[in-house]
Amino acid sequence: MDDRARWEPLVDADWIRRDGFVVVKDVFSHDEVESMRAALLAVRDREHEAGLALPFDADMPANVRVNGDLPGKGELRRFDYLVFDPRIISCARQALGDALLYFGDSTFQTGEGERGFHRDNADRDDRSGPDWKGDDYSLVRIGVYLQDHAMHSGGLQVKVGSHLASEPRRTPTVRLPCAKGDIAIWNLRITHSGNFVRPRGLDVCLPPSIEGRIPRFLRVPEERERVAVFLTYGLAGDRHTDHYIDWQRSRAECVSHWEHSGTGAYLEALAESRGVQLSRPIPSYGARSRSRERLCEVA
Ligand SMILES: O=C(O)CCC(=O)C(=O)O
Repeated sequence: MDDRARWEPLVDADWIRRDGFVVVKDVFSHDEVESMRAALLAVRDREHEAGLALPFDADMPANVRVNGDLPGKGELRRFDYLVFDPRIISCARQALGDALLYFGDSTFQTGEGERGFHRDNADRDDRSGPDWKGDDYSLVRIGVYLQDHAMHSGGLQVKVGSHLASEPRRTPTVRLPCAKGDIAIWNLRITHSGNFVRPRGLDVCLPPSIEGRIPRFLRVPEERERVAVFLTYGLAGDRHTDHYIDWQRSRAECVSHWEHSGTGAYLEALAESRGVQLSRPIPSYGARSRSRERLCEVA
């Protein structure tokens, strides 16, 4: 058994149910963070040069977003594509339950990106939609920020408890104190905004519309170029997860993401060995992935 499987981070599932998020400390060593950063930056450079990265946002020129999931990037195999890392899987299982489902929703991005409060669930704009029936909601996103945001700018802020109600409520906003090696887990219904700005000398959370207007010299800078990984898990046979996948099927960018995602016997065996069920939501899943043949070959 390798060392990664021996160590199980403890996740406070009650905290997630109550507040909608949690930070799990020291999941990865600093050396691992450095290796992951190097590998992800290499993938970013390769895809960027090959014209495969997603189009730039004119407002955020430093931000590069890749297309397709992490298991479609061959360079990430030694990290179990993060999606299947035993510690991440253990955290997701503690947050959600045993019937963990991965349906191709993982990605990463580099550089300062968009900010703005939003929710990630399907019925984010439909207060009477099925997402809002009942308190239990079976989808979480895991953020692996590969630099410090406990002291620096660039991390995630959330509205505490906002996952429990579809209408906006007066709830405190907090910045997640993710240090190097920590991960954050949040309910897809929670209201959140990435790339927070810490104003120099003031310990307050500011609305994203103001954060973007703070002059650079008044901001605590980012530690270094931001590399952020996002992994989504649901539950097999669960109505919320099924609804979310159905909603994604109707979105062109999700279809393109799935077509560029990883497939193959190697991945299927890896998922099975980690007790994760796989869903391939469209018939053309993986059809445009450049890693597809290589992944099948190594299997
Ligand atoms: O950029 C971030 O830190 C958060 C990303 C985000 O808002 C999302 O995954 O929905």
